[in-house]
Amino acid sequence: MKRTLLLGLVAGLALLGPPAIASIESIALPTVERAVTDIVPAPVEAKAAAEPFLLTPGTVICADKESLEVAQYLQALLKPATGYPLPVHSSAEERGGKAIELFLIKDGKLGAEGYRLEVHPEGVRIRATTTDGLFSGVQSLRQLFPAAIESKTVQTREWPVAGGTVVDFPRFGHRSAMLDVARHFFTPDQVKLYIDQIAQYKINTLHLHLTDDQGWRIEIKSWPKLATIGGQTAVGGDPGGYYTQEQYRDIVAYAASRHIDIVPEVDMPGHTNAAQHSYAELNCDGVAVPPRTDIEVGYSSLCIGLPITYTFVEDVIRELSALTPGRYLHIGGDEAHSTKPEDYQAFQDKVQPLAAKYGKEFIGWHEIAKATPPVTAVPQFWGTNPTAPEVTAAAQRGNKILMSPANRAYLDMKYNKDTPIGLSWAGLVEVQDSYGWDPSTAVTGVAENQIAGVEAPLWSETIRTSDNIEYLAFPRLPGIAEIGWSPRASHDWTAYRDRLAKQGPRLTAQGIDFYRSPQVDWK
Ligand code: TNX
Repeated sequence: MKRTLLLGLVAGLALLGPPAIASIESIALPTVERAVTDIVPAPVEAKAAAEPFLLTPGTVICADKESLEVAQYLQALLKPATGYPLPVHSSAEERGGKAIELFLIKDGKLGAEGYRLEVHPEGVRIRATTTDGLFSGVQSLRQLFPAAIESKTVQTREWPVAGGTVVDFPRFGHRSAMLDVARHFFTPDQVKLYIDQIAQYKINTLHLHLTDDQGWRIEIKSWPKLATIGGQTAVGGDPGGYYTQEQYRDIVAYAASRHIDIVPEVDMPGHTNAAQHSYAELNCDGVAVPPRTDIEVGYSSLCIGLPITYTFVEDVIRELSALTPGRYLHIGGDEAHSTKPEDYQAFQDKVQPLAAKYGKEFIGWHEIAKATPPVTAVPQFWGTNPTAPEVTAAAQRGNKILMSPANRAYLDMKYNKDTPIGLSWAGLVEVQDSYGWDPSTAVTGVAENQIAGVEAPLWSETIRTSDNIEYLAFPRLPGIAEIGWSPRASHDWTAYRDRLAKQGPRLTAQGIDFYRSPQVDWK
């Protein structure tokens, strides 16, 4: 019966003759898998229009001189699936032709990362005040294509781009993901893959947790054994590894090409077993500790009273600062359970000024707030309880807080008790839990204007592969990205859930092995 009805409908339509692409799109628009109103993270303003732009083998991309790199990135994004050449033209001014145009403009409303996007049958225009803004506009544009645009091989089909206008800018300037490469090592190519995956949701920072008890992952030329000895181990006896300085610079450059800053973390004064295994002189008794590959925390501490501790720390900070163009270093500071409180304070008093000495500001896990850091420092809240008086006090002194409440934002928490990988000390974190919070109420007494932004940390005790990364990060990471980018007023689980469902085919086409949460009606 259903079948006859359908056949009748098809026959009826056939009598009307083949419809033009534009009318198919306009008829289908409300239910089509993509519209400007479906973009994740949700834009500030989005107005869908009936008529799409049709990408053709003749489409060109025009950009002003400063924007050519973003234009080339867009070209590389669209080329594999379409097979179209999409040549990039440098143009001093907008031509208004049938093209995709990327132009820098002056527009106070957009801020440093905002953009305007217009898609209509005559062309696509993205305008922003910076190339960061244009790059964000490109990420939105990407979601207006059919999901097959994410395919790595040529798909023979038409490429209509959903029509409409978007005016968009972020709620917070700092939108970060963290990857723990210390517990398990991830190669530069694996890090680059994650960079590409997070960039599409307008994440602008990648924090690399480079050192911990189980491994030291960055070459330090003045202390070579950190990498050659400290880099050999990983959790569970798995293979270690480390980045040479050249490889690290290459990761930084790759991230920059995706408009992402790298924030390198050297964790101290705790989480230092790998360093103290590599150098006997970093131990109070002068005896190197054995390597550790279990997942205990809180047992290691640098020797606070030893002068060489500070030579070591300064050498590391100096070399890392020289390698890192971004504004921030991350100096760790968490779970220093084996460092006496007065020693922790003494350590922080000596170490914190070293960041400024080498031209950097610093982020630290929220425990650093106890040590009264300078107002430029950013304590990173990782608690599970909004009562955190030392964090509130830091905000009152003028420090901006980075929010990553573990029971919401930790991507290494299991989704449910049967999740094959992940931990559960902060709770089970389903997709709705990870989306269902607001940075401005995450810590009592820390208001919107005292918040730097949000971070989604991914600790790697239980993960070894890019598939593992993808399974835990997706689909929670897009939700954290939306919390960091989209206006607070747009926050709505039911609406988000529908938009997230439409990301499913896009993630699939990208080969991302995501968790198909039963809370989402995946298409
Ligand atoms: C706590 S959160 C840690 C890490 C662990 C993580 C596992 C924080 C600042 N420290 O050392 O890897 O839990 O979820």
